[in-house]
Amino acid sequence: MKRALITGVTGQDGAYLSELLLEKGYEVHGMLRRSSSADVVDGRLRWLGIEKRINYIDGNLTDLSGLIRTMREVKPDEVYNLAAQSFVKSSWQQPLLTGNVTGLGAANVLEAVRLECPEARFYQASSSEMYGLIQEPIQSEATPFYPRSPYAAAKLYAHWMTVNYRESFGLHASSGILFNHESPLRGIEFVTRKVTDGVARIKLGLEKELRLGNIDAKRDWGHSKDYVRAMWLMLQQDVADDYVIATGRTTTVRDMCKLAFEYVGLNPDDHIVICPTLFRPAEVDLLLGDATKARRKFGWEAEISLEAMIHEMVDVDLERVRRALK
Ligand code: NDP
Ligand code: GDR
Repeated sequence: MKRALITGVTGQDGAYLSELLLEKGYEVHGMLRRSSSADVVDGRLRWLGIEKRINYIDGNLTDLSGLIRTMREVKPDEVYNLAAQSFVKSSWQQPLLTGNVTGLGAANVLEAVRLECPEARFYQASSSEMYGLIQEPIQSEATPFYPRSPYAAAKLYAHWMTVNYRESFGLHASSGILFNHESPLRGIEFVTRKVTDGVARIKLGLEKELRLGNIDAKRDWGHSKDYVRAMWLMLQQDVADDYVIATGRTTTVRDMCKLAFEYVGLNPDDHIVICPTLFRPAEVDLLLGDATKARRKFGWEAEISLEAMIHEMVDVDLERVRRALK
């Protein structure tokens, strides 16, 4: 039985990746940071019905000694570093925390792997945000980076540390440059989930408006379920490498909203209010990924369309809001 260690197990991707690895017969260990509320595990993992099948280890990405002990105890075959301060907008308010967790935290995990389990395969959750100010209209592994937020700068450091640990120490360390991916388990602060939750509330008569920032931004949106499959596939390759994971289709926030509102028979123009405080100090205007390398190397392709995903998210949010009303 293979053993996997997932940091960020309580997040969107951590939950779907745990589900996938359990289906594949893995023993799954998940790192849990201490919280005063006991319901972290009861959130996404419970929603998937897998909360009791995971072995939890207390830990924090900023605590190297704890990470070293964890690697020594778990002796993982595969390490997925998904933990991060992952909300771009917050990274301007908390630039140093973001640097510590999202940047240096990844270096801590790499160091712990190098010291305690150098044979383990390592996955780093890199991000299309690293492309930032767009240099090329379609972004591939060869496109230069130009980070536009403290989050993106921290991810870029983590990305290059992953490449360096592979080249310097021979670690089987891969970096997945994943474009935006969503699901009903997406955090409510991210725009897709904010929209599907807002649509559900408006449809059920609880609210009238949905306040948004820059709805002209374009994103290449896929489904988390498809994207965690790519993470696993990367670690099954004989040689570690870096891969773009994307759908190859870009959509404005405005058109994504249209999909969600029209699905329940509403007109977005009647409800969306543009709010200047929701704009960011610097924006990433366009993301559109070319995942040809992943398709050629291990046959990965996105299977779930944006329409199907947004409809699923609206359905789940309608159900959640109805349940909360009972
Ligand atoms: P989430 O924000 O849903 O999950 C983040 C996870 O990190 C949570 O489990 C959180 O724990 C944990 N975490 C935060 N800080 C620490 C810390 N100091 N120590 C230990 N754990 C911590 O992110 P996603 O699941 O959406 O994304 C997974 C990873 O992929 C992230 O690194 C993200 O930056 C990256 N990424 C995501 C993309 C996307 O579109 N979703 C695209 C590209 C990259 P807690 O539950 O306690 O808050
Ligand atoms: P992003 O995702 O910053 O791309 O990072 P987010 O959903 O937060 O923003 C996407 C785009 O929508 C615009 N936008 C708004 N965003 C939010 N959150 N709230 C709003 O009200 C709003 N109005 C407009 C934003 O300006 C932006 O252009 C996500 C995260 O998961 C990162 O961790 C990950 O690395 C990248 O995707 C790839």
